[in-house]
Amino acid sequence: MFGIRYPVFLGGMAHVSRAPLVAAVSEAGGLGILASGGLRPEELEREIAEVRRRTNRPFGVNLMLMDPSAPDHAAVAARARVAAVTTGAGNPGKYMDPLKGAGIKVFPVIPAVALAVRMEKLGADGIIAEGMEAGGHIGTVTTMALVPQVVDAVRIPVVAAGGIADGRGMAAALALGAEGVQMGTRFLASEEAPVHPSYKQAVVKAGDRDTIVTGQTLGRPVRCLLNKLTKTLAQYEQEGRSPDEFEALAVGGLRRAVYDGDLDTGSLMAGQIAGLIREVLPVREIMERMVAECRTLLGRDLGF
Ligand code: TUI
Repeated sequence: MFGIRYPVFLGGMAHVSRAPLVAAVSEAGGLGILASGGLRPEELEREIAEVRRRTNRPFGVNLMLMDPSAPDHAAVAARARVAAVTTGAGNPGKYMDPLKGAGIKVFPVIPAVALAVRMEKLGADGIIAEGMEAGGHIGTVTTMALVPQVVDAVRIPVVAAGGIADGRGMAAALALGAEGVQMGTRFLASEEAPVHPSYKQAVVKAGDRDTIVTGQTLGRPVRCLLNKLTKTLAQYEQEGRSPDEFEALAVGGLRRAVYDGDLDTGSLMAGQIAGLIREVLPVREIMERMVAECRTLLGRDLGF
């Protein structure tokens, strides 16, 4: 579908999946996905130009549908005729026709079977099925349970996301019927990610139980590394404090994590697989190690 060497997508992480990381993933044989969340439309345009300056390979744009600028981001992506658009945190229905009309493949990220079926009916070209072990905004079903159920419910290709960081995870996803994988946390802890070193080191240091989901009571569950901010947010929820009080602490948290490396008041979004990540590596090494391990494990011709 994309002419890429390996079926590996970069998760469209706001402020993280920017030009240097996107180009590195596409250059390494995967599909880089540029995050539009938090960008002004003209900034997204510049980022697309910067990716194209760095690589001739295909890449995509992620639309964060809760972003007030999402309609403008969609228009920019359509005009730029990027290879793919992935969407998250909402229903991309109204963007489907304009994007497909521009020749763009649309892959909604979904956390549940019913949504996947709806997206296929709306004309999605593929589905990214994301389990609740993922970082950031999540649903309630695990990757292990979600992926085979989505695979059985739709006819379009399924990409597995959430809890994957090496060749074992990739092999497991393919065994569940996925055609490929999407990874966020693993690529955040890469040399090319334009992320404060303290945030990367926090991922490297994290163990299996070092993430927490906050915002559930507000209907907006988000998984982050445990720190002073997320412990306080969890306490606020237990005490039944107002959404305004919660928001006052959370607002700007991702920027504080990514740009300032603020480990206390930053929102260090990361998946549960952070516990598996032991070092910051170059993107090419992450990719080559993973694909080699996956091939060895499955021991059959995978077509890549
Ligand atoms: O979107 C993500 N992960 C994200 S978005 C994000 S930015 C953010 N920051 C602070 C608070 C909230 C968000 C950080 N991480 N992953 C894909 C994803 N999409 N997970 C869940 C969904 C989803 C949820 C509901 C997709 C569709 C959906 O549809 C609802 C409906 O019925 O329309």
